[in-house]
Amino acid sequence: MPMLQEEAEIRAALAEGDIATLAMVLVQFTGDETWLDKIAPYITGGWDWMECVPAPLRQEITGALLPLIAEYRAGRRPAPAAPPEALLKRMMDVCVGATIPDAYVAMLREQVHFSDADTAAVSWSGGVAPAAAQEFKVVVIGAGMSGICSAIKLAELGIPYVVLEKNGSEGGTWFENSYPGCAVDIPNHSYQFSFELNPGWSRYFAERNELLEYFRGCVDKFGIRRHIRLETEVIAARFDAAVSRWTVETRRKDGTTETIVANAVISAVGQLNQPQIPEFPGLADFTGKIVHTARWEQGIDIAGKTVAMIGTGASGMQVAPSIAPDVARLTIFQRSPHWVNSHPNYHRRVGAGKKYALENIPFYTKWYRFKLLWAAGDAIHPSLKRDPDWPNPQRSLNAKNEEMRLAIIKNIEAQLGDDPELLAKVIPDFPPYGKRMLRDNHWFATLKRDNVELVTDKIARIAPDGVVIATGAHYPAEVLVMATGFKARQMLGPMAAAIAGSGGTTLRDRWGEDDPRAYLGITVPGFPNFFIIYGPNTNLAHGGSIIFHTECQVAYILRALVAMIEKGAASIDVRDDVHDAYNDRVDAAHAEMVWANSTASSWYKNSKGRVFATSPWSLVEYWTMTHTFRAEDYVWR
Ligand code: N01
Repeated sequence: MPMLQEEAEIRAALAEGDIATLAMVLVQFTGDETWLDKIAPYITGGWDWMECVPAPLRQEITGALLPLIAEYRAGRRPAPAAPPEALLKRMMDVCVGATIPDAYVAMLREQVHFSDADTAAVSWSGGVAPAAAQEFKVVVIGAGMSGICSAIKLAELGIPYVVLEKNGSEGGTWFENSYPGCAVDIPNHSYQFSFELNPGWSRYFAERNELLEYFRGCVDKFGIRRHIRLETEVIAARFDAAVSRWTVETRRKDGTTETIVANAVISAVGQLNQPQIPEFPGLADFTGKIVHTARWEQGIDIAGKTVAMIGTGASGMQVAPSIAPDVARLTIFQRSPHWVNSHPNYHRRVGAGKKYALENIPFYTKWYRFKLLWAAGDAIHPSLKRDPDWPNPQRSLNAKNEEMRLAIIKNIEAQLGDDPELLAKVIPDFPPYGKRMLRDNHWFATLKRDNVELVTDKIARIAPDGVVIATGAHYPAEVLVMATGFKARQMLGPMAAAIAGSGGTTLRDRWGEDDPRAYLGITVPGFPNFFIIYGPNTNLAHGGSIIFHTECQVAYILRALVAMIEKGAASIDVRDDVHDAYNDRVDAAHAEMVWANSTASSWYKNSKGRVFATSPWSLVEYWTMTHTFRAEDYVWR
């Protein structure tokens, strides 16, 4: 690139870049810690709007960086080295305006990978795969984000595997969900694999196609495609204790069946892949079009139509504002309101300068990711825990939670304050985070549109041409959008009834209709060599990205497999007492957390009110629990 053009790009990057992040790069280039002293008073958190660095200081920092980056880009200066241990910790603290507790440092280092010492990779004790690894075979069920992660990491270790995927494409949830407005509502630069950072995200919260492209890109880049069998559904799996092998029965879309024998099975099917359509009376007689958000049909014609949307969760929040401008009329049926927060970057594209910084300024991406992992991670967790002395716990749990509640209400009032009736309908009567916190996707603005109505009465039945509520009022509809979520309570879907462990007991037998439990959310007694990713109590509802949790689980499973192969063990089966004690700890922890709150209905809870889907732990607690594979927790054969 011509020098002048490059310099212009560097200038744009410095103008747009986050100043705390740039300051860390400067400290790395120069080793001069006084920059930290200068900037520290102006950084109050990990989000970019928490940086209030005065313009002259900003200019000083970017002015000092410009020649260093220009020289680096021209090949006249090497990339800076990773900071030494003590300096790194101080930089971490200054970068997010907090004292990062020691417990977090190792986790954040591993996730950010500042230097080669920060690797998260699981490895063989002898450095190379033993011959026995070649004789081992793993079946991975599902080629979504978790299945892809498993495959990449199994390949790195040289353990043979096959991935079985029921759909005609990899991508899991990002393949299945293609409804209008579908996007991630977790900051994208943290919602990606720690080992495959994409500096080129077009938005701070990417849309579905870009995410699908990213995951498909990983499949190609890591060379795992030839191990993935698409349109191949697992219909049953059983463990044969005599030979310590799983027999996995598959059926292809064309009806052909196959049996695969494996040493271990990893379920990577997730919690949210079986759409739920409530059995409203009259539904079968509806004469219009019914479409579930997770089964959106491309080309479905809704322009100019009268549409009814049932459900106002994360999916409904994205669909309604996207279709409202095109439809004649949209009636939204809300059973209960959700808390909806706003984020200044939610609809923003990443500017060219910021992208240049992420792509070309050494360590910029790493420090930026570090800030997000901190700000969008455990920072929220303590505020979701009950203060025993706090009055009215049905409304908020503690002072911080109340502060959050009031701030969100203020934001909603700013948008709907002129419509007290509508305002009253959308403010929840349970504490913030009682069910999934949603991002304001122009939601309140949509509710105010002339062609949109929010109905909060109970749905009595579906008429052939619309929706009838308890009062008898009829709302016409030509299209019925079911934004009604997933059968999350039936963990592992229909497969659970066909996965039989030693002795023939199935997962469904063990879990009943809706009480799935596992040790660390991963292993279940009586199901040797069977591992679950995104299993019971591993959903993240306070912050962080589910990809982080997947990486924790994959690393744990790999440590287990490495231990098995190195010891020449045929099987490992988690001990009942270890499993039960863990689940007691989960329940005890949840009793203190917001998700157990009885006033909020959510897919996190089963029919008895037990929180089965969501993790009660902070990210660092779960990372610590899964970071070591404790051989003594298992019965070995
Ligand atoms: O489903 P939901 P979702 N009559 O279960 C209502 C992830 N996700 O697909 O709140 C009337 O949250 C139900 O009412 P209520 C994310 O983890 C992520 O929206 O139970 N209404 C609710 O309003 C999310 O949490 C993204 O009272 C009925 C809605 O339907 C999860 O997927 C985007 C009803 C269901 O909401 C599920 O979200 C989308 C009935 N009989 C989804 N039954 C990202 O951005 C249900 N409802 C990353």
